[in-house]
Amino acid sequence: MNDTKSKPVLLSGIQPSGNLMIGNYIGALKNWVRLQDEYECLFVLVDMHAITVRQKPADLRSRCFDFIALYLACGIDPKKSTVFVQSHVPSHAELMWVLNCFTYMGELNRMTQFKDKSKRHEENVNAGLFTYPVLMAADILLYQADLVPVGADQKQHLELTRDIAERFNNEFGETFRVPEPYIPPVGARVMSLQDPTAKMSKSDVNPRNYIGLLDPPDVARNKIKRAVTDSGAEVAYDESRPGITNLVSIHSAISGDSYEVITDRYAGKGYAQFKEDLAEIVVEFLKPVQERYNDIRSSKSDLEQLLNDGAEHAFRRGRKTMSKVYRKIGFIQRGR
Ligand code: ATP
Ligand code: LTN
Repeated sequence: MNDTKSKPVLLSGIQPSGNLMIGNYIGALKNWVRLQDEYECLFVLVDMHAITVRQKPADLRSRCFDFIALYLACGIDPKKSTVFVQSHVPSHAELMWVLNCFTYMGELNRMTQFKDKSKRHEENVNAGLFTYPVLMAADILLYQADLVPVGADQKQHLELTRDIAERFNNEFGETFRVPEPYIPPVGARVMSLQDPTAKMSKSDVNPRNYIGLLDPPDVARNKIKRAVTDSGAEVAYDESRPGITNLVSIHSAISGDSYEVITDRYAGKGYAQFKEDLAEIVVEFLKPVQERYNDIRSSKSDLEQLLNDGAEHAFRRGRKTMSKVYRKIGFIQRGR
């Protein structure tokens, strides 16, 4: 683990819900991997966020190991970065309580993810779903993070985090670093394969809407071939044709080729050839990830050890912020 104090701090998290998919990789994980050397990184699996939607306990338990193994298979190096599970570090919940008292109902009411998820889970609009962004702010502010790499859907939560930090700092003096979001220029919002006007989501009830990082090659190929495209025939990057534009941006994010290079290459060739080539690019990308995953996932005790070390390190890192916050708001120190 990297203890270098001079590096700026990066923190990001993913919920262990659904199946980790290519949108999570392109929007978040890929940048985590890329930024590992420049930053002191903390990557957290936010299991406490995941229970804002009902989870089956046994599935949640095994999914946590699946996700951690996938983090590593995608290139997160535990020698460089701290990898841990949110519920293993109680300070997240403790700081959240304090921040709850510095967040307004009106602010939380405006959060689009809350509105979307309330619609999708009408039977369970719980208080956790409402205060979810405050827990996210606690995740970030606890470690004095400078940078938070996320997909575009999290921009609003990052703005709220900044507002909460500034509000607290204005009242009590410099306490929290005010974090910057990092939203990638390509692939910040990968769209659903069957409905390119909606965000690709790993908890989608219809798995044909996303490409799972663990999808077998033929499954991934079929999903791409059956992806909804528009009535035109030309491979284009054009907002008015969201289906093909989404596939071009997936291509660009995985292959590294620019939109122009890709659309020029397919000029006059139509969708079928493009989709076939895209399917191969995606399958070739997934293959080594899945091989590494199978290897890493097979040793649960190694994963447990890694998570223990990660939680220990994260707890020590966050303790300073916690005691500073408690002191500033006027809590008395516990006697010895
Ligand atoms: P769920 O559907 O289970 O609520 P999700 O797919 O939205 O989850 P999260 O755990 O909420 O995934 O997000 C993990 C990371 O992946 C975040 O940084 C988020 O911004 C990013 N992300 C999620 N979906 C996309 C997408 N379609 N395109 C780009 N980035 C995405
Ligand atoms: N809300 C995020 C997940 C998340 C997160 C974080 C991301 C929870 N805590 C801290 C970055 C930093 C989401 O993707 N839905």
